[in-house]
Amino acid sequence: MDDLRAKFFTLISQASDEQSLEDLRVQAVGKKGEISLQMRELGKMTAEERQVAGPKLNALKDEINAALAAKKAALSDAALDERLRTEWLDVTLPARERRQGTVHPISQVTEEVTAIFADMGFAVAEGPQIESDWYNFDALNIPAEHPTRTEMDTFYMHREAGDNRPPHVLRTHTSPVQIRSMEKHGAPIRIIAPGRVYRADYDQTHTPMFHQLEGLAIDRDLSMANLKWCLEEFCRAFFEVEQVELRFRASHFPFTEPSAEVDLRCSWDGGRLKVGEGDDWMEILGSGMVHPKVLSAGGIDPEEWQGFAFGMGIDRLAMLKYGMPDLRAFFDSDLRWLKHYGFAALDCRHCRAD
Ligand code: 2U9
Repeated sequence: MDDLRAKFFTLISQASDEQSLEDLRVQAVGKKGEISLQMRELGKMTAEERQVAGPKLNALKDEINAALAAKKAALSDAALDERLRTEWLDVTLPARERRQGTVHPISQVTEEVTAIFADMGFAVAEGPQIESDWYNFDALNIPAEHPTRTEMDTFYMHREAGDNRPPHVLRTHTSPVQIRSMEKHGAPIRIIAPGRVYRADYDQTHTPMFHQLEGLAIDRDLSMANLKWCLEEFCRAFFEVEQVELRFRASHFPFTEPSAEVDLRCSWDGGRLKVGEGDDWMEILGSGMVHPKVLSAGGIDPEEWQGFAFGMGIDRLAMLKYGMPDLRAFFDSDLRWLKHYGFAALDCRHCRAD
């Protein structure tokens, strides 16, 4: 028994992992282990011999089990120490620098404006950027001789010589999206259409591609009063001020009647825009009641339904809100500009799921 004890104590002390320890357990105290074999020998002994050998064998079995348990605990402590040594984290390290990519101000402002109108129950509608002249002009009551139809203002797609069908255009506004939505869903309807539009114009305040957001609400009894509330609510939320004051100036658009350009009370003290106070007025959007002919073009009966529409330039809104002086920088892809004016992902201040 002393030999057995010495043998297993040596083997246990030499075990280097849990598996070899388990093998040793089976070899020593398992059903067919060496101690169990010795136990079986007890039957062949005399009663006196058994009285001496039995308790000794049981004590040896206990000793070996205790040694196995102690070694197992030691091995698991050593494994934990090893993990703690290798899997460490220096919490005093400075935060990782912001990654290079940022959200472009136009994407940011589109998200902000969309979230504000979504809160008022407007759904987002989208449509093609290459449009037929019917959707882009005729359906919107823009007459054949209207100046915006000239090649000075509109990009026309190519037609093969001899093909006399009217050429498609790069949409000059997002309004065709609303015509398509009216056709598809009918009235009542409440949608906004954000997206890229194209006009042949390039100077400090115009780029040949820019971004618009238009809105359309049609119901049985909507009026200019509903339009005014919506736009005030939008300005309050977008410019993040308690109070705003809007001024409606009579204007003319072919697709609305009456039409109004909308100015926002503001001040430019020290070159910084302050909304809701001061003696200046800043034009921010156009609007009006949808022209009956436009309702008819969208398949909606103007005797039964009426509605309001509005349109704004997203790029201009972005410049105003975030103080970016030059529109052309929006499209230069200058990484320094994008780093400076870009937004962190998920920084959506008007989103409920911010
Ligand atoms: C439908 C009916 C009516 C959209 C409107 C304006 C007035 C407007 C300009 C603002 C600055 C264009 O981005 S901008 O250059 N837009 O003044 N837009 S009402 O009216 C619609 C649209 C669709 C079916």
